[in-house]
Amino acid sequence: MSATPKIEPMGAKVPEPRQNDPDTLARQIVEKMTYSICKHPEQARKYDWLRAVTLVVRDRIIDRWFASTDRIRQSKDKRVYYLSMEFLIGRLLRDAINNLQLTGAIREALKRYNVELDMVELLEPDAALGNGGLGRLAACFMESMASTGVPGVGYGIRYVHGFFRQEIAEGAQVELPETWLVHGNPWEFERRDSTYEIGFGGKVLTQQEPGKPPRHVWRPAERVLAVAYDTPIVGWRGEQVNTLRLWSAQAVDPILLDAFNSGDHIGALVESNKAEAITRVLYPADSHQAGQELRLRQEYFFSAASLQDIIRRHLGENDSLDNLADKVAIQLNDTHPAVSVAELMRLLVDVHGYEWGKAWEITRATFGYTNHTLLPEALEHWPINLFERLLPRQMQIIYQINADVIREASQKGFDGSQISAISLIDEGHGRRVRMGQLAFVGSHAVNGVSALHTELMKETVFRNLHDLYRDRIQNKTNGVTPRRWLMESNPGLTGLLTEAIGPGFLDDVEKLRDADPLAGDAGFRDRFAAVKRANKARLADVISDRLAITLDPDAIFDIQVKRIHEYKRQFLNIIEAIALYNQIRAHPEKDWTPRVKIFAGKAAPSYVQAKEIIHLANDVARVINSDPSVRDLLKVVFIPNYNVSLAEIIMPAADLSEQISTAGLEASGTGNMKFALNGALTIGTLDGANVEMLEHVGEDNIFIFGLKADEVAQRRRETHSGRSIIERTPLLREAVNAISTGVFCPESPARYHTLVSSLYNNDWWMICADFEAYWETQRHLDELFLRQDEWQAKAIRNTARMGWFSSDRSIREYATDIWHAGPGKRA
Ligand code: GPW
Repeated sequence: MSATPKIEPMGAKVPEPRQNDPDTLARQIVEKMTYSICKHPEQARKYDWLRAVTLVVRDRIIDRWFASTDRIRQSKDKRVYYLSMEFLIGRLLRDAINNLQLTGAIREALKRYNVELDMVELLEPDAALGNGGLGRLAACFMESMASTGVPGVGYGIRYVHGFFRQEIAEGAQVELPETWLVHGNPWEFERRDSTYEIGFGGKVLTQQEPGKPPRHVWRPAERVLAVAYDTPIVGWRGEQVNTLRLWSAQAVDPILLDAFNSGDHIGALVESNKAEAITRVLYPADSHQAGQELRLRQEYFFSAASLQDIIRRHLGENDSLDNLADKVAIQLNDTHPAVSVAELMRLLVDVHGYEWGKAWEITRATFGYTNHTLLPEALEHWPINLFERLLPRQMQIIYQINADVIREASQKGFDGSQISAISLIDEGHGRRVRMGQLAFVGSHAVNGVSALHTELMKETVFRNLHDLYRDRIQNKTNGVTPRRWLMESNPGLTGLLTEAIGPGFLDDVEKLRDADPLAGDAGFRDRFAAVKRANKARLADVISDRLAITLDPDAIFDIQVKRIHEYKRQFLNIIEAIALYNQIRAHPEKDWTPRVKIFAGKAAPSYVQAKEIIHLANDVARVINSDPSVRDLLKVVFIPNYNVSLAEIIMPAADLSEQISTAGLEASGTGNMKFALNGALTIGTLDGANVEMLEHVGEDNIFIFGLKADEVAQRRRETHSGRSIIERTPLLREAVNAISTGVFCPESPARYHTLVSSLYNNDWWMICADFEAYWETQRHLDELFLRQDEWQAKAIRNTARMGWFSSDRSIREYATDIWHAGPGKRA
């Protein structure tokens, strides 16, 4: 056999092999339509145009993808692997076109065929492989890693059904399956050559040779295949293209032919159904531990596949795993991939023959762990018997890690209660593995996602581990990508800013600061207000189309969009709407500022209270919107099926952003950043990243109210009722009474009994405690809105001062302080 000839890929060596003028693009689009889609352009339907444009853009990405991959391989730079159960990426076409700076040329090319680029972009389904903030953060981080030149790979799960589609039927949430893959997915490439076996169950054999430590071999009872699917992630200006690698589960034997041939047609497919179930659906629980076996299978499945892939790549380029931590940084996005700590230990010790202590050193130096919540109901812990049955060897390893950690703590003089807080095993609740403790001890760096959250982490969940490992916890405040959340979603504002301060902020968003003095320029304020008004009109059109509700774009657009959760307090916002409704009716003569309260968000299907809050928002909307006595002074809207694409229309259209979580409970928030970057004023508590937003925009430009985190903790210890507050606060009392007497649901007056009793009985979320401060702040904002000059000046200062909240800044901090990778950190 002759040696393999060296074949150059088509675009890899040429930095700009393709022409990007409208003529070339137009020709190539028709070429794709003809030879890849096999349609005559005259017969093309709109989805064919989407596909043709995507393929033309994709070719340009592939050139750059090859070049990036080659460059990274040759440089031998340290790679960063971001392990996340969720990547809430949304649509990719606009992102790709924007980052390759092809928007104008493609728009022009399509015009020649009478096709609108905006129409085409809207046809793309959202990749909704995530629940909310955590998944969207992972998507912003992927884009920022590519944009800042960090050689990063994202690892996750290729769910066949992403986050459910929400419909509202008679006011209540209905969940429907989401089917983003039905028309195929032109962005992904199946990689059959990156397929790994993943085991479950079975037993552990121990081999003892004289004079040597015992050797453990795991013999799983079940095996499934993990098949890789790669999606390119294009950075700003297309300079780097990184990879998002998602795993899909398949049976080792697609069909049991013996069973089939003997007539058992269903039984023949049982194995493949069971395997494929692992990556079939995204769990819709947000900030809540799912607790089922399938979830643990998902977690182990993608962790184990990713580690095998990382190790194979490393050993292809290095002689051994000795230098793994010098070449590889693995970030655990919350505890969902935390089983990776035990799995890497297993691979190092059982498979690659490392001595335990050396393996532990490598493991800890390789992992970093990001914590995203302090809520007890969200902290993952698995029953020991389930863990042991599914992952027997990993369970043994966890016991051994735990013994080491406990020995270390005892030597340092920790007492019994401190040790039980540190222990990886919770002995109190039927014996469980605590994934937070596992991730913590297995990582060299542990970070929170805002300054306040990080401090609270040190004082609460990880108090004792923080005492044991003083230097391990650090803060990395979240950020959002300004490409998607300013340039692409708000072209009007981007154009205005480019004219006013030049295009420098496109490359370095902190340059938005240059717009700060323009807050004092009346002409600029007017133009800024005009952009906002156009964005509000665009949202009003969407609402009119979907819900047949007419909105006045000159009213305050007061918006709360996020997952529905008690701690996020949509309920407080609804109660305020009811109180305002009552006041407008009681005092029609007053000069009320017209207001539209907009809500959107999904509730976990099993979260009863959250679903009641959605129902209440819809009931209240129906009554208020059909009451002629409030005229157009107050409208309430619940927009169904909140997702990334809807957020892209909503964020630029807000005057007022609601960030009103009970203080101490929202780890960071990222919607707060998107709104403020687009010139909304924030009404919020001193919680999560709101605290740092206050520092950046200044106290005159943000509206903070309510109890602080320590006051909440104090009050929770002392008070167990909202009753006295309700009784002495007429506005609150009347609003609550209206709910409990069925004003908004005459057909079923007792509907909100539980929701209302929760206020009287314990007010756990401090809705009663914070109501008055919230109401006063809202009325102050009403007045401010009438002074448009002042309002717009504050809005401009928000945009100008939010540059720090770019995910580029977050990623640079991770790269420098945790990963020791990326530009400037060449290994
Ligand atoms: F519970 N977050 C989320 F910490 O969206 F795992 N889903 C989740 O399951 C969790 C957290 C988890 C959010 C936080 O609630 C939010 O405050 C934060 O901004 C976001 O993660 C990104 O850090």
